[in-house]
Amino acid sequence: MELISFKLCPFVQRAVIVLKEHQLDYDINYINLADPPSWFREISPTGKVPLLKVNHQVLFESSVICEYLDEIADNTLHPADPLERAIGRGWVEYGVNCLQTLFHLSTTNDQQRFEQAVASFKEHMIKLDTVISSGPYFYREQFTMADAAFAPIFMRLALIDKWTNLTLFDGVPKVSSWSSQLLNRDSVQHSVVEEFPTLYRKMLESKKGVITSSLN
Ligand SMILES: N[C@@H](CCC(=O)N[C@@H](CS)C(=O)NCC(=O)O)C(=O)O
Repeated sequence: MELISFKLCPFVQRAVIVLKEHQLDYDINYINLADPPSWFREISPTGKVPLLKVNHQVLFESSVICEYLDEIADNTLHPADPLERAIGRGWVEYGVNCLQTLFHLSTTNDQQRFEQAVASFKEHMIKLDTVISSGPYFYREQFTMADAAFAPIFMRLALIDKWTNLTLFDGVPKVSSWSSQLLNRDSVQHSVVEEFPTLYRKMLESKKGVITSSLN
């Protein structure tokens, strides 16, 4: 299997975490999304990463890729109970909203929109704090798809928290400890390239958004 990737993409990262959790063999091929190769445009229906090449087929959409990986693996990253599985899937979707808000917050150059995005992101975290287990993971002891979906968010959030005074973890103790647990996990630590923090910071600086001026 070959995962077509971009070094800063949280959706790619989620698929990498699932590959690593399942100890599946794969190659990873990083492309430059600002100037994608022509073969990528030919095989990617949406022009987005990740893609997973399996034999001569191409899978797209990270959620589909993650589900496929879970189905071919020996065990599953879903809870056994169908109701818990469904609840988890809902929160994975919620994670996509959190990522969109985080991206907006990280890139907008409009002060009012920035403040709205910060407030909205904090609300997302407060909501999460009320639904997650008391740890270590979303569903107590079991690392599940919901954990794989939120780890990329927390990796970015932890860096923003270190570089700014936005205090995005304030008032959400369960989320904060969930984040630490995830960021300590092997599959998560090895889900990005070593230079990820530098690349992420460069991306934040290059957008020249409101956040850029508050980076320390
Ligand atoms: N819904 C997609 C989102 C993937 C996505 O947005 N990928 C971004 C990089 S993080 C991308 O490829 N953007 C290129 C573009 O939109 O042209 C998924 O879950 O796979």
